[in-house]
Amino acid sequence: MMLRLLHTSDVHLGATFHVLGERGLEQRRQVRETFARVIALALEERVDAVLIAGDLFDSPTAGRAEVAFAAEHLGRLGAAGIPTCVVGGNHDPMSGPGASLWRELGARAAHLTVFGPAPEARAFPERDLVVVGRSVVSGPSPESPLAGLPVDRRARYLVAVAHGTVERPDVPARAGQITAAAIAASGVDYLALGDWHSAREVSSGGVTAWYSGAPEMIDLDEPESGTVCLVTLRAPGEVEVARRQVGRRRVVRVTVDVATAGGAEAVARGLRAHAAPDVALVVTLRGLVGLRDRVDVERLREDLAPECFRLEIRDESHLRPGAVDASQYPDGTVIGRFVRQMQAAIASREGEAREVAEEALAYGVALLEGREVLS
Ligand SMILES: [Mn+2]
Repeated sequence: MMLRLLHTSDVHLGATFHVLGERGLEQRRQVRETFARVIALALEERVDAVLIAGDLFDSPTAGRAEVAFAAEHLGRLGAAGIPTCVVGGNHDPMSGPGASLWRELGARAAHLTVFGPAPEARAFPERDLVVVGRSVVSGPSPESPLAGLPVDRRARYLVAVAHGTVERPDVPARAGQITAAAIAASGVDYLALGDWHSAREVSSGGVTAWYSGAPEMIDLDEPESGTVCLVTLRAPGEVEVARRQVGRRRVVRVTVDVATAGGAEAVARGLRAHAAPDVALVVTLRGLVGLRDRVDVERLREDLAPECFRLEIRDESHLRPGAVDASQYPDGTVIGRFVRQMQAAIASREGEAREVAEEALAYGVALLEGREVLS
């Protein structure tokens, strides 16, 4: 018998999205819509089980307002006879107010398996499936979420659900992280992970393991969110994973070298190609520019913002030394005085001292104009 699972995590129901400014409330509603879409997909695909690997709720407090909604939609899985297993993550841990949130959800959605703080195995004999899981208790734990594995295989298929970080070379290792060796030794057919909001495969040894990533855009630096994993277990150890789009909003990050972009109009044109109503566009402007190529960031913002869900422009470009024309800055202003004094200083210097003064002029003008510059 073949089994199909839907794996999601990090839904973050109730998140407030301060990072999105005035669009935060819309995205909070979108997270609900996307969660409903995840449930609908599980029903359409008639999967054999749904796994939710932590951070279903953004926090225990936020969860209070979301628990009825979550229970209603999870209840649709129950009505269709689809077993659903969930663990608490670091945002909705199984302790204090989180524990009472999970108790309430469990009471409202009776078919739900909510794993406790200790590793547990739950058997679904009609699927020939055992699911092992444990919730995060609170904060960072020195113990790996995979502690307790492997367990004896008492069914054809064995899968695990956990929330935590896998060791990676670009992040300092700490106690409690999941190692590649622990994944390989876990003895499961599939490991459903949560915590990272970008989907990523972390399979090791013969064990297929994935972070499903958040189903909807949660933050601006998580490019691979917006999907769930549809997992097909053809035989023990023979597993296929397909990502399916469920999210609506996505982040597009663009870096523009203003010095070579061909002027402000060309910069605007190039960025407009990335703009769309469901895109959070994060733009970084770089480069050393002359006055004529400078981009008026406020104007660019006014032009592009209506075409995006959210627009963020980080101006890290700065003036090329020698690019400052004193006639642009009236003598009676602070910036005009600064430009004239610096130009006099430049004229009286040679070599490295002159370069330093030129750079000081460029940075100073940028700062006096209220721009952020690279240091
Ligand atoms: Mn999360």
